Amino acid sequence: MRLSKYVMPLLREDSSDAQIVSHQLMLRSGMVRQTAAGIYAWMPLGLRVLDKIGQIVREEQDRAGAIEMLMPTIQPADLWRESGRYDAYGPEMLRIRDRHDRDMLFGPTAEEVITSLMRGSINSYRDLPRTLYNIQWKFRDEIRPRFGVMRGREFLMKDAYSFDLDIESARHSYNRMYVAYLRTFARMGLHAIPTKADPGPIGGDMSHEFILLANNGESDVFFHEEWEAGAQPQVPDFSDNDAIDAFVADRTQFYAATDEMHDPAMAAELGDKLKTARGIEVGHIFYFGTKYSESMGLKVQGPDGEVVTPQMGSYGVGVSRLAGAIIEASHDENGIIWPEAVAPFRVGIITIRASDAASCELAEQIYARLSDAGVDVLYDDRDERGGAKFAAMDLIGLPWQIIIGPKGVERGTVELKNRATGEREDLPLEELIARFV
Ligand code: P5A
Repeated sequence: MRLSKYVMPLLREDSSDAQIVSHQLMLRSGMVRQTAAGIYAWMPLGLRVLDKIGQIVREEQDRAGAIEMLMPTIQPADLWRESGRYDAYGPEMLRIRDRHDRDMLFGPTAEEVITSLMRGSINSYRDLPRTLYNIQWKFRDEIRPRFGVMRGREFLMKDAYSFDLDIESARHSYNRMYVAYLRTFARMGLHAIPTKADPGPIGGDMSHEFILLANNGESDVFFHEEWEAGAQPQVPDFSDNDAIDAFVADRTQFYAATDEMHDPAMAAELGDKLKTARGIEVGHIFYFGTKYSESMGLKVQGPDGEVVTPQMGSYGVGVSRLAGAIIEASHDENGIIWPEAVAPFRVGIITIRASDAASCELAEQIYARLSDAGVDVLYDDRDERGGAKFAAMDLIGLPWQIIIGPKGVERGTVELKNRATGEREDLPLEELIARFV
């Protein structure tokens, strides 16, 4: 992409609307614009990040055996009357009436829709277990939308729903998602800690929030230092339920809780192994038994001809929230530092002096070769001062910068800068290309 032909509306000044650094940087780098309170347009640069995050989530859901589908954003109120949640949900639900005076709503989540769909799609124990997911916009009329895309009203969620014949099988489905989430966040360069969450009326030990440590997080987290290590533990084979269960049992022996579930007496036993921090909830997984299948009449025939009400769970990832959360965890005073896996472009090209014909010629050549090889590259071909281009590149945080100036061109080298470490090296053209292709 040539910056001269792109739409990336950078802001020079911090915005008075944004209280936290990720929101500031998303506005300043032209990733998003607010169109109404808590509702954001994803500008071209932001959309690239959102798509990359969504794709990693998708690949790890698929790997764990979940099946992708797409449910509508607008749902009929009657489904929520069946489950009994229509009145219970309260003012966070955006209620809509259509021209025929039918009550509709913009879905804040999709347990009711998926349960109604499965009513007509699975009939027998042979159709179980199944986990379905979709990546779809949700709406929650949050009383205080804030922190940009981190607490929006309209936001993109990956929501998965599992259906099992019995509790033991439901536990396997739950544990598979637990592992899939650790893998998902690790691939984004993130270290998210699964904390014990309030399991609600079902009880038991099957609800976890995945918390990303960040100074501006909304929750206080208390955890065993074992969680601090950061390295991704070996993850078992998804087809081996015993290995998955053993892995989860091993991880969950280490204490981790947010303030809501924190047990000071239990935590005190950890002594100086207890760590505290602030964090952002990027995922949340639940087991809720037959809450929806029972109330909505989802039944299958069991192996002996008996009628069985399937066990269910649901599993959410805040896809749009992650864009902000990753910036919160990865930035410096000059701007964003994208992990390679979710960067909008992998590399940026800058000429120090736009009036130097030899520099521009070399930049064009590098741009063409990298683009042809399928590398995501952003070429700042604008007629701007070098200083402004450096600042813009640091702000938008691409992992690599190729810097081309008259002195290097004379020597036959270009400079390669690593955004995260600030390290710079001079490389001859072919060596540079080989780094990316
Ligand atoms: C699980 C999937 C659910 O809704 N039903 C389907 C369950 N869980 S949840 O915890 O309420 O939400 C899942 C994740 O969505 C993100 N999220 C938000 N992101 C941005 N703005 C919001 N207002 C918002 N609300 C929830 C969080 O990452 C949460 O973990």
